[in-house]
Amino acid sequence: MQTAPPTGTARALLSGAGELWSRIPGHPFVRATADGTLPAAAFDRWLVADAGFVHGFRRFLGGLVTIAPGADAADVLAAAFGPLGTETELFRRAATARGLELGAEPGPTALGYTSFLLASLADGYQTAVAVLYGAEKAYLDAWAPVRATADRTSPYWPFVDNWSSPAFASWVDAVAELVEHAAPGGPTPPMRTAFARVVRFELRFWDAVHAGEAW
Ligand code: MP5
Repeated sequence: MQTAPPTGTARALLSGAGELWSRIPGHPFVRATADGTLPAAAFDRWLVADAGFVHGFRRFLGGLVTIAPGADAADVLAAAFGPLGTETELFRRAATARGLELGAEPGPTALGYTSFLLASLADGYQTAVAVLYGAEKAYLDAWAPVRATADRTSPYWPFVDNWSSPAFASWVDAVAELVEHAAPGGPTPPMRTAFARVVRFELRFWDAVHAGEAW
C-alpha cells in the first residue's frame, strides 16, 4: 500500500530519525509475522503486550483530544476511537482463541513506552501530536510493505491487514497534517526528541517481545 509521501514537518521528523527509522520496515519480527513463520509463543507475547499498548494508547488519544487546539483537530483525533474499538475486539477475539489472558503485567519496555506516551501530554499538544505521528507511522511503515506478500491464510493475517490497510494509511496521512498545522515552520527540538524516543521504543518493543523480556 503506497501512501502520499509526508511533506514539511512530518517529513522532517522522519528524516531526522534517519538511520533508526530505516530499521522499522523489514524488522525481523514483522517479516516473520507476515510470512507466518513467527513462533506462536512470540506472537502470543506480542499480542498481550500490544493489547496493553493499545489500551494505554487510547487513553493517550483521549488526552490529545482534550488538549487539541481546536475542533477541527479534535474531530480528526476523535474519529480514531471507532477503529480503535474494532481493533480492541480483534485483540480480544484472538486472545480468546489462543487461550491468552489480556491485562497481564507488562514488561518494562511496554510499560515504559505507554508511560512515555501519556507523559508526553504534559509537554503540550505540539509535542504529543509528534509522538502520535511516530507511533502510527511506525506501524504503517512496518506493515504496509509486507501486505502484498503476506500469508493471508495465517492466523496473524488480520493484524497485518489492520495496519497495512488503506483506511489506516489515510488516518496516518491525517495525523501528518495535524503535525504540519501544529508546527508549520518545522519540528521544534522537543518534537524531534520525542519523535526519536518513539522510534527507539518501537524497535525495542519488537525486540523485547521476541526475547521474552520480563522483570
Ligand atoms: C501501534 C501499536 C499502532 N499497535 N503498537 C505499537 C507498539 N506501536 C504502534 O497503534 P494503534 O493504536 O494500534 O493504531
